[in-house]
Amino acid sequence: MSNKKELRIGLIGTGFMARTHTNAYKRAGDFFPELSYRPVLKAVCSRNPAKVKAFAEQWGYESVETDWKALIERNDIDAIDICASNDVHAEIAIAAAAKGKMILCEKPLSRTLAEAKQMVDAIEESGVKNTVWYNYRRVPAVTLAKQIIDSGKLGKIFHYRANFLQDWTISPELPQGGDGLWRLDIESAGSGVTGDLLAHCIDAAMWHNGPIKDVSAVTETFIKERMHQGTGKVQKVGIDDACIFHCHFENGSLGVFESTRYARGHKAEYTFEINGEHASIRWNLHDMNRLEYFDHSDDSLVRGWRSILVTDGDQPYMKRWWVPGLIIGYEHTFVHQFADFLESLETGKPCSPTFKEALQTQKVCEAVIESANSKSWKNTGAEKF
Ligand code: SOE
Repeated sequence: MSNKKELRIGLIGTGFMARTHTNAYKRAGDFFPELSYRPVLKAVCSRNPAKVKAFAEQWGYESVETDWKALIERNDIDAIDICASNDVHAEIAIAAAAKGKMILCEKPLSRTLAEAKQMVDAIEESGVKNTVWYNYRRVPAVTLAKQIIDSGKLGKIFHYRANFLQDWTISPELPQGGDGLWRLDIESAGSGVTGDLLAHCIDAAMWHNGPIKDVSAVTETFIKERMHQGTGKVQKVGIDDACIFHCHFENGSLGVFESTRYARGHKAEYTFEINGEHASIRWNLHDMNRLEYFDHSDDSLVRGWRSILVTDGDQPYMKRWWVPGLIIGYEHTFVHQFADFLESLETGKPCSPTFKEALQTQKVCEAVIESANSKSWKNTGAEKF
């Protein structure tokens, strides 16, 4: 019998993210055995009774709910995990905070900046523990990039560039609305690639390189109308299918960011590169265990890009897994974040990114959309994490 404290989870949603998070709940204790909390899969909630029952059976949740309001009323739930579409994040989080539940919210925090501010107010008023699942920060190579930058090895930073390219929405036959495809419906998603993909790049960029001060953006909607699965009618598409922006960071460096779901051949190609005075770093999600590093202070005879396979025990998170040289995957990033969340319950420290940090990313996303709509530069008002 375990003498660990229970953390009773109430999960909202049964899609792709619900699976990644549940996998993290199931694995964290095995690989972070020192943690004094033990997650219990208490309940899963979705409006579709058949789906939620099947999900509970497959993944081992003890019970089901079909109304999130009933879930947050329950006294046997400690933490609410929001994996539903973006349009319900704010309402659920605000209500859950009022009930004193901890909240783990899938990214982006919300559809709009106004919603994000209300969510942060609710969290601050109730004082509940919170985190937002910007999982790519917990790729060991991405965390290592942060450590290298913070060590000062790069010197003054000049450039930060990031891309997030996909190709899954090119067909005009793809409908908007409904399971997974709510990402194409402006009402449910709030924005297109800006909130869904660039938000990851912005979160990591500001974590690595400090606040983005101002932005100038262009967006495009390539397919102007799609069948809506909710109404059954062909409706205008309101999301940005592609977005490119450039920016100034507060530290004086320049940034350039691009995202699209129309880059044929690119499935989830998230890349970033940082150029400093002394050294540069680059990374690609398609080869996520590697960090490339160029150091100008190397002997010129051997100077060149190093390809670091980030699997060594003294590199971030890797002592938890196998032996040096053996790689890990996408799902481990969620295990890491959840383990860090459990640790934060013990230490009392926040689990980054908190709602307040995710609010800074939301400020940049909103400025990007406003800039594209008004064809002008916009200040973001983002503050340091
Ligand atoms: C969209 O295709 C998506 O699944 C995003 O919603 C995730 O946040 C991203 O990590 C992968 O792509």
